[in-house]
Amino acid sequence: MATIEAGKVRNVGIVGHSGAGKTSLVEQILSDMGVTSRRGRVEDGNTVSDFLEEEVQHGHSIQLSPVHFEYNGMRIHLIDHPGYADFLGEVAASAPVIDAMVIVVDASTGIQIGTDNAFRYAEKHHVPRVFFVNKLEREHTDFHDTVGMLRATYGTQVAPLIAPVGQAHEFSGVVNVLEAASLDDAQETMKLELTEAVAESDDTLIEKYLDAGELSPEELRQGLGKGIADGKLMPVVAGSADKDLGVRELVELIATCFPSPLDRKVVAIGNNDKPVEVKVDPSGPFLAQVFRQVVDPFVGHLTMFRVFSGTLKSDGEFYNVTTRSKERTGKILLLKGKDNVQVDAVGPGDIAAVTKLKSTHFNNTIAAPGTDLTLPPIDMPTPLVKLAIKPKSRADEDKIGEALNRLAEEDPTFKHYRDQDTGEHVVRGMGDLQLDILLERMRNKYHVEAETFTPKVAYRETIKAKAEAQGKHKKQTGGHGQYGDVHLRIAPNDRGAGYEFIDSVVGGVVPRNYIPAVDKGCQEALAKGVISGHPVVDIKAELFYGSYHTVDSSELAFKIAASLAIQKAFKEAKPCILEPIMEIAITVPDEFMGDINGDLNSRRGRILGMDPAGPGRQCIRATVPEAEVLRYSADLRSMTGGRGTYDLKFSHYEEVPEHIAKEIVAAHEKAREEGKD
Ligand SMILES: Nc1nc2c(ncn2[C@@H]2O[C@H](COP(=O)(O)OP(=O)(O)O)[C@@H](O)[C@H]2O)c(=O)[nH]1
Ligand SMILES: [Mg+2]
Repeated sequence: MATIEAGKVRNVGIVGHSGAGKTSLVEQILSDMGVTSRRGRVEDGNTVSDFLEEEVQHGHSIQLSPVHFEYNGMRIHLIDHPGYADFLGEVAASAPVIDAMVIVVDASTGIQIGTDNAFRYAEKHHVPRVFFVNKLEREHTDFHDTVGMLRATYGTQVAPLIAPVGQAHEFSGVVNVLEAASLDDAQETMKLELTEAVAESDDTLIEKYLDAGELSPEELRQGLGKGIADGKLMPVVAGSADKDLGVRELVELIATCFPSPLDRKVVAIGNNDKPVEVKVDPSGPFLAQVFRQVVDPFVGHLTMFRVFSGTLKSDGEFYNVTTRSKERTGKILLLKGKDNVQVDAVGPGDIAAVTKLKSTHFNNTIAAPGTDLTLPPIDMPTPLVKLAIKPKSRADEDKIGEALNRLAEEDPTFKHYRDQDTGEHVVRGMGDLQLDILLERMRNKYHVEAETFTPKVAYRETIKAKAEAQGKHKKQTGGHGQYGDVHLRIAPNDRGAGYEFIDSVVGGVVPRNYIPAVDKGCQEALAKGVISGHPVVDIKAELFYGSYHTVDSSELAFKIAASLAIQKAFKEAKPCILEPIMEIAITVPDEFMGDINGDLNSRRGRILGMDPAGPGRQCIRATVPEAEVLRYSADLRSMTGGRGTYDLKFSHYEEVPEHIAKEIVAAHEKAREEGKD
């Protein structure tokens, strides 16, 4: 297959709430276009874009999935996306590399959180968009109502273009309100709404429209394409993926009115972070961005990218600008679920994959050798939900690190690491559903099983007063005895200053060569914690007196003496427990403000402020102990029906209230008695 003229390439993201019918729509398009001989069904687990084992099992998409087809001499790439908020990272990863979005709306439910999320990503990346109102053959659906809702929420730039003929079970066809010869009253109203929206999207058109009271068919047609490309017009298509209605019209709209890769302004980052506008040209230097890596047990690594300029040929090599290394281009594939198609070359606008790359990863810029431009990095949401994870068996233990690395390569919103403070292996993601499915994938794909737990909080111990104590280690056992004797003074250190050791011994009462052992003995005791099993921080320890024995003293004896002294002093110095305090920013629709504030109070939160966050939404900023928000993702979802989002970052450590400190100490003592600690 030869490359295609850049002006004839389209690439379009299919987005929207889970269950709206995105995967079914893609399936119907592929069937209408003759790509598949039989239309698959989500229920039967045989669609082109939901081909992963877990997608088939769960009956919904979990990964972005590009497919392509030819239409009237054009090449159209579609990227199907999951709709659940847990998989929003998939939309984040592809939004910067697609040229337009089709937001699928379920006519029987109207606007949902997934609709809003998709819309926000489109806006953030200035991606032109149209709406596809799906399931219009269902009872109690009404295209006019759904469009009204969309216009009320997203503005009058939203206007109906493809209108239904008949409603609900009588829905039998569609008409293009700009092109149909005769329209009924409802369709005439839609045509008027659309004409006004087209006029308003362009200064010259609005003047003409105000003067003449109408626009010519030619002006409308051109204005439509320009309005969509500028993001100032969002036409609505009525349809049903099940009944194959509005589907061909959508494809025709994509082909004739959606922007081509040549319309895209590509700005890369040059030397000294200077923005450089890149000319989109198939014969210019190759420039592309990696937005996904798939590790396939059979095919190996599959690296997906979007070409912004130039052409990549399969028999050459390319330069990875991000890692500054050259790689050989393996096979180039155009994607289509399980059935990818090998090609010799790809050009601007193409979404494609290369196989068997070793050192090219998500977010790398790949380019012609000699290029010194990088594409702006894809900004991913921060994974806020964390779980502690433990391999089930010895065999699992050996393989888990590698398996988790592979999963993280594929999904940039998934992280895993060993927590320095708690010693636990922690996984992080966007939500419980995503983490559950990733662990399921780990089991299916890498045969590694693991259990998960609520992660421990990284408490710390410190003191609030000064104290001093003696520690003496003396043993007389036959031949050589052991003797060490130290006197320590301890005092609180500044928050964050850590541990400090002061040697103020005079007259050699503790010989020089034993002093490092005293320091070490203190540090080891503090690292284990004195009252609750959590490490001690922000403390000064001063060695000011002691005694020794010429024969029996040793480094070990002084280490033990120091450990005894510091633990004794610690208990006298008003010990307390510190906990991590997080800064949280919660964005919710206005009506949830009261509930969220009240809930934060019950979690020992402290409100810092509230700011408007777009129409009808507020952002609440607060500090809250980490221990109180370990399950916040799920809690916020149930409080707001999925309409809230939040951001969380570590702020500082603070003293735990006494009653909670007591619980922590008691739990530690119980664990110690049971031999678990
Ligand atoms: N009645 C009806 N059901 C549909 C239509 N399109 C999709 N569905 C069903 O809606 C459910 C979700 O569809 P799916 O394509 O997985 O939605 P996605 O999550 O947006 O990809 C499935 O049961 C589909 O069969 C439609 O046009 N009409
Ligand atoms: Mg789907």
